[in-house]
Amino acid sequence: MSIQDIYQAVVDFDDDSIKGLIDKEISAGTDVKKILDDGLIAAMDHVGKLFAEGELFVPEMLMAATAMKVGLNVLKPHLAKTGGSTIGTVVIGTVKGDLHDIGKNLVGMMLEGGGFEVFDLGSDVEPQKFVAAAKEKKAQIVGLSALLTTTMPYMEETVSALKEAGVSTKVIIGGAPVTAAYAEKIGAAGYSDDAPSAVALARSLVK
Ligand code: B12
Repeated sequence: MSIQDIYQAVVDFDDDSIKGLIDKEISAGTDVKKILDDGLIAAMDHVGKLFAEGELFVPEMLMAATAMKVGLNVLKPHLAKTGGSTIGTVVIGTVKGDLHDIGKNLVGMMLEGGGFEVFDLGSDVEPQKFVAAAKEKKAQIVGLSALLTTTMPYMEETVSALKEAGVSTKVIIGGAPVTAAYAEKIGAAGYSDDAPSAVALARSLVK
C-alpha cells in the first residue's frame, strides 16, 4: 500500500479503488500534497505522455480523468481549510473551446482553501460570460485556464473583453501550454504553473 498504488489506479482507470487507497494514505498520516503531486498529478502526466506517443486515445484519457476527479474530491476537504474570513473573490473557468477542467478545479479548490471566495464557471466559457460574472460578483481576480494551444488565444480575447467592458479585475492564467511570457504578452496580471503558486499569486494581487 503506497502512493504508487494511487498513481497506478489512475493509470489503470480504476476509479473504484481510488477513494479507499487515498483514505488509507490519509489515515496513515501521509502528506496530502505528496498524494496529490506524486500520486494523482504524476499519473495524469504519464497518461498525457502515453497519449502523445500514440499509446493511449481520448476515451482512455477520459477514464483516467474520471479516476483523477474521484481522487481530487476525496482530497478536497483536506486541501480546503475551513473557517476564516474571505480575502477576495475569484471567478475562474476554462476558456472557450476547451473542456479540460481538472487543473482549473484543483486551482479553484486550493484558492478556496487559501481564503478566497471562488465562483467556478466551468469549462468552454465564452469571454463575455467571464465579463458578466466578474461584474456581477465584483471579482478582484479572474482565473483563466487553457490546456490546448488552439484555445490559448481565447485568453487574450477574454482579457480584451474585460478591458473593453471597463472591468478592472486582475486576470491570472494557467494551464500546461501557458507561460509567463504569454501572460505578459496578453496583458494578464500573472501566471502560475501549479495550484499552490496560484494561491500565492492571487494573494499577492489582492494585497
Ligand atoms: C485529461 C486530459 C484530457 C481529458 C480532459 C478531461 C477533463 N475533464 O479535464 C479529455 C479526454 C476530455 C481530453 C480531450 C482532449 N485533449 Co487532452 N489531455 C488530458 C491530459 C492527459 C491531462 C490534463 C490534466 O488534467 N492534467 C492534470 C492537471 C492537474 O494539470 P493542469 O491541467 O496542467 O493544471 C495545473 C497547471 O497547469 C495550473 N493551472 C491550470 N489551470 C490554471 C488556471 C489558473 C488561473 C492558474 C493560475 C493555474 C492553472 O495549475 C494546475 C494544478 O497544478 C493532458 C496531458 C497533460 N499532461 O497535460 C492532455 C492534453 C492537454 N490534451 C491534448 C489534446 C490534443 C486533447 C484533444 C484535442 C484530443 C482529441 N484529439 O480530441 C481533446 C480536446 C478536447 C477539448 N476541446 O478540450 C493535448 C494538448 C496538446 C496541445 N498542446 O494543444 C495534451 C497535452 C496531451 C498530449 N500530450 O498531446 N484531454
